[in-house]
Amino acid sequence: EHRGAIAVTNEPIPAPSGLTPGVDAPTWPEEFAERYRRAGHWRGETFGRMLRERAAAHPDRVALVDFAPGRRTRTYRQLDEAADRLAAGFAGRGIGRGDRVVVQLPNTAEFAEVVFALFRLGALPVFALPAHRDTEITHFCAFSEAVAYVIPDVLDGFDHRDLATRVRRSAPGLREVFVAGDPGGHTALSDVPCDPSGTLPEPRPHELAFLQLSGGTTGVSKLIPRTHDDYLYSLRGSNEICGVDADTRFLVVLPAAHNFPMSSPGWLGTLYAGGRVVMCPKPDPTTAFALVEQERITMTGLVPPLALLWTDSAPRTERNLSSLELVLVGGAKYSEQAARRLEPALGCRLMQVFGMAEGLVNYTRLDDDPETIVTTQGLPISPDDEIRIVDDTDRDVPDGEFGHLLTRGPYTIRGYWRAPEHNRSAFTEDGFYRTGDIVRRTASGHLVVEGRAKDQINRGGEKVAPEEIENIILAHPAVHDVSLVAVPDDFLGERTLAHVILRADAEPPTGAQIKAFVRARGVAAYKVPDLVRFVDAFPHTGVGKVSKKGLRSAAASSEQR
Ligand code: OOB
Repeated sequence: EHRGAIAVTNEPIPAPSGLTPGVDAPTWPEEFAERYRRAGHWRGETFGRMLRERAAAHPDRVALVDFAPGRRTRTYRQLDEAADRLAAGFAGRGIGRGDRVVVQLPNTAEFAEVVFALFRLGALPVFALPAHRDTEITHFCAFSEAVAYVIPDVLDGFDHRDLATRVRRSAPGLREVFVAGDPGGHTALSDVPCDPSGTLPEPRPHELAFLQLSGGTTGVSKLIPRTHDDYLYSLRGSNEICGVDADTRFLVVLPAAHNFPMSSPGWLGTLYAGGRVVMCPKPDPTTAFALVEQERITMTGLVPPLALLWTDSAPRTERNLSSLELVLVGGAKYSEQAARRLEPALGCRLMQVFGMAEGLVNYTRLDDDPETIVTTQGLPISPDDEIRIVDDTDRDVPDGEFGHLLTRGPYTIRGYWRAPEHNRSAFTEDGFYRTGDIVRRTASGHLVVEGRAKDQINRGGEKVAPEEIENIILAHPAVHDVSLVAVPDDFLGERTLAHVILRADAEPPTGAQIKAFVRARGVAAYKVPDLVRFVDAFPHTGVGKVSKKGLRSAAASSEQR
């Protein structure tokens, strides 16, 4: 039955560090796991076997199309075989069960091949975004104790091979760098595949499949441990809600590593259903509309600023967008006015999605009335998603009032990976995740996102942890103190503003120099402050902490550049 590198084994397998939930992160108590299995949510599937089964059922159907740069296709059989050969090659280089591998690839077929190869081995991809730079990648590699790092050669003018060389100096455990393209001094990904020989133990459904990144509220992103069982359930649930089936052609517009385009319902959901994934190299309307026409795309997912661009461009395009059936919009608050314009402009249905890499995903439903679709952020996927809306002392607020959203359920983690301290504050004692979002529930049970209590800036879906950027700016020799806050923005929803107090004795830098300083430290471009303002003091709260609210309202009532 089983061909190639994978075989079922009944031998007891010792659990390498990081692989078994509960070893490096808290997991679901057995009574909950039992309940989720009994309810049919957790079905004992794994990603490796899922692809194997799809390839057996419809080997010659196209699974994936990319443009790197010419149009390339992969059938289900080809994707399955590529994953096997790559898994065998990785295994030959000593990568195995439980090993972490930081994957930073653009929207290409290699992304899917590498990820499925790692799934087959039971190695854990750590999903970096293409925008991440030295600071983030060094942290992911060092903190996850990654043994390998997978990159493109040059992307948008940035040489990832040089980045990898620098990262290797600070992450000594990193044994291998694999490059999709010209390897420079590293190893070419194309040299890795080899004939699958022998058998490898198959990962177990309850074990970790990968580590996803959190948006972050503290200095650095936390790693989110997701299992085969829990993630596959969220795919199945998402597919059902969104109507994903074998005829779906899903365009991956956002970075494929992000949880939204990966699983809501995303490219993994589409492969689960036997549909076709089309990897979009760039998210702009010109590129994307051409692919919608050419590939007869039926579904995609966008963050609100992109949805705005698409809505504005659609009436003027000469491209035929009539194949589009459904556009999901989420990642940040989508304004009601913008939401009202999408369906008429694009000639398709709108679904709002309010999700998080930690788990819980809410969708408006296709049969919701139009007002609900434009004014709410939807209902949870699962009847077993538990939702609590509480005040500052964790007491439930009366129905319809807003409060902090807490959640627990069959695909929401019980703790971050190797972060016991942080977990004590990010989760309640009985295992509810504190989302940091302020929501209210309508009479129909739909959630409306009213705001945010966590210290995070949501820049059009891209999350910025103020503390991370403040720490960098504080290292500037002329800076005495700094506070990064969100200011409202018509396009992005929020932009970042750094309030900087300079040292009295220093040569004063310009705002542009502060931005250049942050950029030179090597962080994702979306984290570089949009605006810098020099101030003499910060407004303070009663207890002497910097009042971010004071800074935000001061910012709203005056001009900045
Ligand atoms: C998605 O995941 P993350 O992990 O990048 O960010 C989660 C946070 C939420 O806690 C919330 O603060 C915000 O992003 N958010 C929204 C939203 N969707 C996400 N805020 C307001 N309205 C929405 N519709 O962003 C994510 C993961 C899976 C699916 C969709 C989005």
